[in-house]
Amino acid sequence: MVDADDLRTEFASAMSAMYKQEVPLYGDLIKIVREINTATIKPTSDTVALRASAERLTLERHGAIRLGTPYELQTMRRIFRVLGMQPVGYYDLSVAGLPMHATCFRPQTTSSLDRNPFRVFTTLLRPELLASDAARAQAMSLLRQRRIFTDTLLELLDIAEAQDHRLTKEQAEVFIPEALRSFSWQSVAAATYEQYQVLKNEHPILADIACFQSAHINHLTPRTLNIAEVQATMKAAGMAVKSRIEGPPLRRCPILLRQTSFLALEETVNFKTSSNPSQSQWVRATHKARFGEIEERGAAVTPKGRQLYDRLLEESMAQATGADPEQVDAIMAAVFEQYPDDWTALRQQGLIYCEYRCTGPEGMGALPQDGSRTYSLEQLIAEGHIEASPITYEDFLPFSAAGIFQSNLQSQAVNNHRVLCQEGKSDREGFENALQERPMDVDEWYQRAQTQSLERVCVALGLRPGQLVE
Ligand code: OOG
Ligand code: NI
Repeated sequence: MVDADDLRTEFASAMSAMYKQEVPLYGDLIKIVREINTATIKPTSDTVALRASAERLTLERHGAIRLGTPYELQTMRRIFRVLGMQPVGYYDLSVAGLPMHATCFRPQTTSSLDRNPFRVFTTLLRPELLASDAARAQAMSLLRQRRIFTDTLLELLDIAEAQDHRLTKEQAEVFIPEALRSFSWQSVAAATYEQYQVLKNEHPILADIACFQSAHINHLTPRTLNIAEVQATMKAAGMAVKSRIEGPPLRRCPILLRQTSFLALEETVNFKTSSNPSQSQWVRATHKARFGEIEERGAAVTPKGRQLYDRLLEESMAQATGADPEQVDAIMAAVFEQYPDDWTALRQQGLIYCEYRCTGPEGMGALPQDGSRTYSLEQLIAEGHIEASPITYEDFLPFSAAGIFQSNLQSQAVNNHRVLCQEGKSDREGFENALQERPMDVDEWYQRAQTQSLERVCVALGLRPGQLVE
């Protein structure tokens, strides 16, 4: 049986090769990121903890797909499961006026993340939020009819599930191209040109979700160690780069996630003129969906750290109404001065998650063993027995995601004033029903990683649980 981590690496690299062919600009972006990452790998004490291994960094990508129905979501869940990726987190995009919600499929263990942290941000349409009945009916009718998975793929999923979600080498060789098809660009649309126009007029994202024969991957994002420099290099290379970087402003101690993108490209699509085969002709038109993105990852924050981030982001946005991109950046930088920017302060104030480690073999038995006393974590860190390093944020940010969505939609000449989405509220339960699984809670995941690291420290230092206190 093929190891899921190996299969994921093979699948992600096949997808990267496919996307490079489909969107050549992505290949240029990868080159820029690689050059800058190589030049940046001179660890400074502040950032060393967040540097992934060079090997992980070269492989690291996230992508995104937009699905139309619970069936499509469930089948994607089955595909990702074979690749060792499971749903983590719930993202409500209706906060930004998009009738969609999402999860991220990614590996859930630290060792699998280290092997290859491939993630796919996966959104599902919420038709009930569409303002137009006619557009909803049209979209649903198209989605009911389309088939984005091949029969061979569905058979292999059944086989994998009977083998504990694994495949033999021969089965994997068929699985990869068959699964890749569902993510590929199909230049023949599932919708007629007229149907496409109706949906696109309502909102381009709706046309993108419902009119095609695949769940085409809409971007594939490499991770950079210096997003500002990559962005400047992209601009210098003549790419149409989004006006500002989403996420927290530039800091000494990076937190969460900073992202920016180059705008969607115009691609040729062939549409039928009629759904009646005997009357149909072909019409050649274009569609914009696929773009490029880069990201820089920082420390995962605790719920307290996230609250502070959300509050400062909201405060910045309230001050930034009508401001141009540079002014927005300046406002963000000023408002975020309230966010501590020192690893020790961030940790001591409970704003970030950390992984704790003994400083070396001399940590073993280094303490005066006294079974009756407790030891303070801070004290042991101060004395150099334990070191703390921030845990990398492996997930996404809903407002940044919405910003990435929006920046690509604005580049399209459409009626942006139409009300697409009714006043949204999140529907986690509806998403879980559609997925037929409850995504892992994001905070639980980091909390567990932190707790487990403390348990290992206790074992190494010969302490009983409970002897080490925060
Ligand atoms: C997904 C956009 C969200 C991110 O990195 O936040 C995303 C989409 O456009 O389908 O990928
Ligand atoms: Ni993205």
